[in-house]
Amino acid sequence: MKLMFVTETAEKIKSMEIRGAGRIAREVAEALRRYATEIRVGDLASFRREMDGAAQTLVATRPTAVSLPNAVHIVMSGIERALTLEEAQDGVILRAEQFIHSSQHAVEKIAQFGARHIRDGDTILTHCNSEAALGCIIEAHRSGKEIEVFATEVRPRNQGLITIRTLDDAGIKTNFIVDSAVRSFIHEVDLVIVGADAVTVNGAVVNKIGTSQVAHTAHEARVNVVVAAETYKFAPRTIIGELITIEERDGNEILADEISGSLPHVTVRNPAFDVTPAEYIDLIVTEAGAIPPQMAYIIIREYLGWGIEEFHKTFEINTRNED
Ligand code: RI2
Repeated sequence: MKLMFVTETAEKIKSMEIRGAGRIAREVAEALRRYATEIRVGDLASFRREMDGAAQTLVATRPTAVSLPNAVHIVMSGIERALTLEEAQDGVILRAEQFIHSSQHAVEKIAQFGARHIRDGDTILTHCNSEAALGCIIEAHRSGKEIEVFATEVRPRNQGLITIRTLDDAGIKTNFIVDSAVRSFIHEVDLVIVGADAVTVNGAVVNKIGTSQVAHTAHEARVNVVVAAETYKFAPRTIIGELITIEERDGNEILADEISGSLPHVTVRNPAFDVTPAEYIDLIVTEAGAIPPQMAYIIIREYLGWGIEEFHKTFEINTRNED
């Protein structure tokens, strides 16, 4: 009896009407909160079952942004320990509200910290549309620094358009370029700021396709690369060797089916994200402070609460269940 809005939220995430790793996480928390509020079940076991089903539907929408399973994990944690239906329901609602609030607060904190890395007179390059990265740029402008931005187009979904509208609204001087023009302009750039969909334990950053090319180009030109990422974008399961799945979307986002259909030897490949190794990243700005990418493990452990013991515990539970 899955309520319509859970499926609707899931569809909107899949189609990218709801997009951006942070926003996806908040919308998912909100969907779980509403589900827990409106669901009509008679007992605790049914509640757990229904909530698990909703959580699975939401997690299955897009595989890369780890903010999505992290948000679900945070909101659903404690549901197993609850002794009554009411306690379980209240717990989900409270944790969802807290998550949404702390996510918004994190984006504001990152804007403040990140803005300090931008100097008066800097030209900044950003790729895709990240509220965390844009927050830093807009805060630097708001605090009176004179800055200029290069924003990429971001094929195939053109998220760059959202970015330039936001920058224009803020009154920031902006240059709009195609993705392949980054190397042509990198010598006019002082700093690259991008967002993240996932940060792995070894400090690699998974972000919109093209980010690794941008970072590589910046590295070659000795331009610093800053990543703006809330702590819930760090991927705990990379501690035990799990890899981040890179979403590959439908080829028709790049080339219309009627054209590709007439080219039997052509396959359109459309990965939505790529991986930038830690060596191309100077700093990751989180709401807990700015860290070198090599310190990603500390964030996973201290701020998400996932140390290696957590996996041992999970492993023991799984083994017990199999006995
Ligand atoms: P914020 C987006 O993914 C982009 O890759 C962006 O850099 C990242 O999420 C983080 O965005 P998509 O949903 O959370 O456009 O900083 O595929 O807004």
